[in-house]
Amino acid sequence: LTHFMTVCDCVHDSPVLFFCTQETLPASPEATTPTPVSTVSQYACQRRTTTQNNNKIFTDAFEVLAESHEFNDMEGPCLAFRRAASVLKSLPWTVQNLRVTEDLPCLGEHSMCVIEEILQHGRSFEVEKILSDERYQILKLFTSVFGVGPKTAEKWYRRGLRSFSDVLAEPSIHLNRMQQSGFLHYGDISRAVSKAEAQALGNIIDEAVHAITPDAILTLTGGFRRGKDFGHDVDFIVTTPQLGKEERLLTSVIDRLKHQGILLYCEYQASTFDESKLPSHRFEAMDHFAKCFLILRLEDSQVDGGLQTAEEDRRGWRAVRVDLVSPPVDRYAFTLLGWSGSRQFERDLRRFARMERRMLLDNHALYDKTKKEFLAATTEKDIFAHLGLEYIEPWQRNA
Ligand code: DCT
Ligand code: MG
Repeated sequence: LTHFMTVCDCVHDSPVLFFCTQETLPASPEATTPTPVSTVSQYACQRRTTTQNNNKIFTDAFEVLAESHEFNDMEGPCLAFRRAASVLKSLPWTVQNLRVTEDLPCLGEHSMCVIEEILQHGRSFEVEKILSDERYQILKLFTSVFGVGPKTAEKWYRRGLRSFSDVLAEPSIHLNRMQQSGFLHYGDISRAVSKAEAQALGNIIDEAVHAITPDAILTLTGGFRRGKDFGHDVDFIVTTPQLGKEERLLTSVIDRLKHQGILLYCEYQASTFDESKLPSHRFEAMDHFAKCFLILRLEDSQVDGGLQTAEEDRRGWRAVRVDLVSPPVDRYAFTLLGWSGSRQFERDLRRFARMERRMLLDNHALYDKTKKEFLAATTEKDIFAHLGLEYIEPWQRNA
């Protein structure tokens, strides 16, 4: 997990037609109009989005636009571009003319212009302008450091700092522990984590968790659960069948990793979970379960096929970001659904619950405002069923 964004939801579109194309690409633009078969929902939780993105050229552009608006503290347009990107990611075909996008939800005038530009010129001049903008480049650089969010990056930029060495040489800047580790391990943790590396970390955590509590439950979540080949970190849920023992398990795991000499950084957050304070009306707030943000040392010998390091890197190990969250077992399904992501999928699950079902969903619980009662769940399928949604597999949640 990195920075958390609060989100305002104002866009309200109606469902539109869903299309499919022929097997082979037709020669004339005329023939590229897909045949309508069903509708594309405005909600990511009603779409199936695999890791295969057929519209990367457009979604990459939207991501730059979203980020640039985020840096300018413009949440509305930022979210609008993220929604537009998410809709295009779900399409089983590539957008080849503007007409086919007219019936898609979440594509505003601005998004349409960007698509048109890319269709005509193969690139967006607006996006290129942003990419060559100094402020954007520096904020992007600063926020790539673990522990540095847009606010801090902006503060450093306004003080005239333009590089890491500027920041590190500035005596009045006091880096917190997280940021210090972020700079210390920058090379390693800014490099993507592979599936094999995630698997190796899974083995390490699995050994630790089960040495402490033989019947503990450990689940890989986040992007790797969605079938991604690479991630910026590895996310796990750990819990115990005995209610109330889970927090102790997490601190014991941390102690064990420390004793093994592989704990390079640890920020532990004790649980602030209080059942009596549910349901939470704060939309997309971070959950209250015990958790820790770690940097672990992963040895080359632990990874199937070895670490993917540069030729000149002969250390034989790398640093990796790992997050562990430890909910009480009766909250497991909600936590699993919440931490599996993607972020856009989560946002839309909550928005769908609120707008379409008068229900409040977060990582702790599902509350029905009409019936004034909590809806219990032991599996993700239970939650989808309560929401009246078709079940979407984790690998279809890459919205
Ligand atoms: N999450 C969320 N809202 C956020 C941040 C995170 O709902 N603002 C959820 C969704 C994913 C999960 O937590 C883990 O977060 P990340 O590790 O940041 O995301 P990821 O999908 O695992 O991406 P990556 O592969 O880059 O780690
Ligand atoms: Mg992750």
